[in-house]
Amino acid sequence: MSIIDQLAAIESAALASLHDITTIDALTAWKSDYLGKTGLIAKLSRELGALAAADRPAAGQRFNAVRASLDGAFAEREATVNAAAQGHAFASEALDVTLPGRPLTVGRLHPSTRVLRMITNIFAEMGFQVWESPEVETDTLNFELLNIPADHPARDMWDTFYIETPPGAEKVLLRTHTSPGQIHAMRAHAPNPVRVILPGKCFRYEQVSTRHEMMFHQVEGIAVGTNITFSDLKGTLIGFAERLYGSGIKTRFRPSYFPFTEPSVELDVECILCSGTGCRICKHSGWLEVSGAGMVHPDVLRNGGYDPAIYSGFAFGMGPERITMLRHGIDDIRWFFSGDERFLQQFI
Ligand code: FA5
Repeated sequence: MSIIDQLAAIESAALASLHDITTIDALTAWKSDYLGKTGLIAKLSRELGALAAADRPAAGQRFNAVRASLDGAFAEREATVNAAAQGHAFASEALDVTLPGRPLTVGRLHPSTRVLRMITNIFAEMGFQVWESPEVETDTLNFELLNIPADHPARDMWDTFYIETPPGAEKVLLRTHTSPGQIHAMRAHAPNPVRVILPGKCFRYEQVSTRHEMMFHQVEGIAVGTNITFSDLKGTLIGFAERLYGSGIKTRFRPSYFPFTEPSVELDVECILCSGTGCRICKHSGWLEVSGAGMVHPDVLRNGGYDPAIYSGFAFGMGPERITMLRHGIDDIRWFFSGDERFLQQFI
């Protein structure tokens, strides 16, 4: 078969197969088979040199014409296939703008934040200012100035996270309670009267359990002035309990021990879940523990800058997570900071 005849055969085969092509991949393969560097047209063109000189011009022209015809047909088919692919994409990705939207998850306040705000509001109504004090403290502020020297057995009540410091430097720690705030507040006010609450995070190197977390909140309160008595402490905490749990709630003060208050007490309220008859939440005692408290120890008053012969004061410290657990019958404190939305969504 002459080269011209072979060219004609290739052209008609190429045009016929191009006609059936519907995908980009098949188009690419077709182009490489016929028009590529190693395609049929290029292969045949290498035989041009073997032709007699007189036949070459006509054959060359024919080559050019076939290549141009295939290029043109390819471009046309490519446009058709691309348009079809685009139409298909448009159809499959079409948006139904009449469908209802997906509801957004709305953020909400953490239950600890809610109770902290509730407690803060109650004390603000009673004339207490809200103060902040550092979460990282020195051993001196967290313990020593609160009447808890290094060898004091009461240190066992507060298992501590110490922060690494250079040898000989003062010991630094994550505060185990908000009580060092008492010293900060007194030193900022002395010898004027002070009446503040100090809400914030505390950290203890605790065995985590249903009632103990390593990180939790406390609300500290302190009032110092002249003629402040234990009756003021009682009146303040009973007033607080009535605002939090409703007027008429029964309260009681139990003797207790804290190195920085003397005398020291615990405030209990009647169990709100069983009305004092005894249940699982109050461990069948009928009472719920709400706050540690007491009259500020004379040494601590002195460390705060007040002369205990003239001034007196009371202090208290409570745990908002425990209060929230009791309010909502939550049986495990670990829910609070687990980040589980199923828990958090229950507090609107
Ligand atoms: C204190 O920390 C004292 N500083 C409180 C105080 C202040 C007494 C001022 C007198 C005057 P206590 O260790 O009992 O006391 O803690 C107080 C409250 O913090 C507890 O009643 C409890 O509600 C909460 N709490 C203590 N440890 C944890 C813990 N690991 N996880 C959750 N809450 C805790």
